[in-house]
Amino acid sequence: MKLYYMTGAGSLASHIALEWAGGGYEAVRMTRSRLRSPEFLVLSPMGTVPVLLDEDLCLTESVAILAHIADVYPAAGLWGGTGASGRARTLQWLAFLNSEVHKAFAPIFYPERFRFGVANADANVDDIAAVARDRVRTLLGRIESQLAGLSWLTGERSIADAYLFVMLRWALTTKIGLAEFPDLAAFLRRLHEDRGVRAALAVEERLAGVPAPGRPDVSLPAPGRGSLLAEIVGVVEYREGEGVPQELRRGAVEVVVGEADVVISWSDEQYRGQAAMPLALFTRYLGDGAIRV
Ligand SMILES: N[C@@H](CCC(=O)N[C@@H](CS)C(=O)NCC(=O)O)C(=O)O
Repeated sequence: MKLYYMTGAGSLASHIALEWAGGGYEAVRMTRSRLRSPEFLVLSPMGTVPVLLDEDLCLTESVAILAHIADVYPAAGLWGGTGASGRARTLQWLAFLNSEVHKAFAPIFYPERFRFGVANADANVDDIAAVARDRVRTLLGRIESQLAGLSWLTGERSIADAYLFVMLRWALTTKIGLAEFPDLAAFLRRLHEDRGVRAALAVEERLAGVPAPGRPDVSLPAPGRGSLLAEIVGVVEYREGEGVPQELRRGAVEVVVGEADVVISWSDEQYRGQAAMPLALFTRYLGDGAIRV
């Protein structure tokens, strides 16, 4: 199988499912500009990822791709339990994640696309994104109650969990945060320890070259002297003003060192996030291995 993906996009769910399936595959990195190339539009007329090629089958749409992976590799048990009821429950959550949660992020990633119609033409992009954040929180609340007492969305690991992982990662990416959803936060942290999740993320975030932990002695650039690449590998929290501590999404980030603070930047999908933290706190995270440089 051949998967076309974009770093950190919804295609990460299919990437994780392919890892869980264990059958071997090829992953093709796409950039936003390559999505519009004539060759790619033949495969994906809407110019979106994921796309999965499996011999003469060419599939778009995450739900179809995830279902195909689960069907082709039954031994991996990716339908979340045996029989029609396990499959139906998994499909129910896949549909919820795809048609409700995934879509609810769109005005945060692409607020300008939602400035249509006379009434909305002057809408402020920040207001559009704020409404969307509230909607995502409502939807996450529904999943939080489902997850109570469960390790997996339907009780057993399924393709829906790969999708949920990506949606929760986006919640951190876009600063919605998971502080009010302890079960979702625990799920996300647990999946970050999963071998398949780590393998897919390592490819997407080009983390293969990141050094092993235990280099807290690394010399940081002098204040105002350039940036460095780092990887968030553990629980790293920052604060927006007087707000509650928020967790940074794990993965590749860029760090700019100032006199007393560092500024950490990341991008996923169309979103560019930035957070500041005291230099002393950053150094502590380096020391305990939660951040690698
Ligand atoms: N309904 C599709 C949505 C695919 C989609 O919107 N993919 C995004 C990445 S998450 C994309 O490729 N966006 C590129 C763009 O819209 O320019 C699915 O579920 O797979």
